[in-house]
Amino acid sequence: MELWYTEKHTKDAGLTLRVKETLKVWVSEYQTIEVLDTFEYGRVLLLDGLVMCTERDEFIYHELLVHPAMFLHPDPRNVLVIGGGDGGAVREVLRHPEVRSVVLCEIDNAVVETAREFLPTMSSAMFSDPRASIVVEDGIAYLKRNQAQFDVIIVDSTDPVGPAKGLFEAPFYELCLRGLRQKGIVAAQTESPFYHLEFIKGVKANMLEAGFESVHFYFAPVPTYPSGMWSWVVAGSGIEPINGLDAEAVKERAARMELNYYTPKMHGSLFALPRFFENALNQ
Ligand code: AG3
Repeated sequence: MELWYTEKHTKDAGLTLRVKETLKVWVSEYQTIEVLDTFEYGRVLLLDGLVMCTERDEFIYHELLVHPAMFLHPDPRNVLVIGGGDGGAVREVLRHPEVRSVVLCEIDNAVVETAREFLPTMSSAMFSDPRASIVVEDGIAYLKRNQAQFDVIIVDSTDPVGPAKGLFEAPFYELCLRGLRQKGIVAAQTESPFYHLEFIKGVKANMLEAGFESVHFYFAPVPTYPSGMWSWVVAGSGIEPINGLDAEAVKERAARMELNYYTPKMHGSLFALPRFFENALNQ
């Protein structure tokens, strides 16, 4: 008998994966956490039935969530990751030798524990590197207490439903802005440009309303996410993601890291958007 898992992305389309085995089901205080082993994508982490990451394609998502912001900052020492309990984003942050500390602020410790047991390729760095620490708390509450501390804040959230909804709204972005030091940069995942353009326009408006001067979206393929086309944003003051980059410095920094997707050469082209996406943002 064949076992298949399907996530519906719209009423009429979705992703379907043949499952080897269900490794874990955990109903936590916040959500249902599942880990499936699949034939094509390896282990898959689901939160409330939505694919958060798969062993096979998570490198694309996590590298692109983290590195554009990290390289746009000349000297990122203190970093905060909100959400991201699987540890993939923290692992990417820790590749940067400039980093002195990275705090993972995750609301659900059950995600962290599940990742510790079942997703070591993502989580092991956050448990073994002394620069990393884990705070189990709501990101909004944490930022209210921690101001002007971070060079980079990375928002690794789930879809904008339930507790994650607030992480896409202006009051949260205001807290991010206050959490940053001079020249600080926020990076966040912003859903599919193919399915969620109106939502992405709302994110832009909310970031500008919160006081960010520069808000730049970029995109790449993530095969297991809705539509296979995903987007992220970097926001700060006076950041020029294409022309403002010290290309030589980035090349040197990146050469020392083991990356599998991001290259300094692609940095500028990430921000060159397809017409439908660019038009929507400029409306
Ligand atoms: N965060 C973005 C996942 C969104 C995917 N949405 C979906 N499958 N409907 C992933 C967190 C990984 N650290």
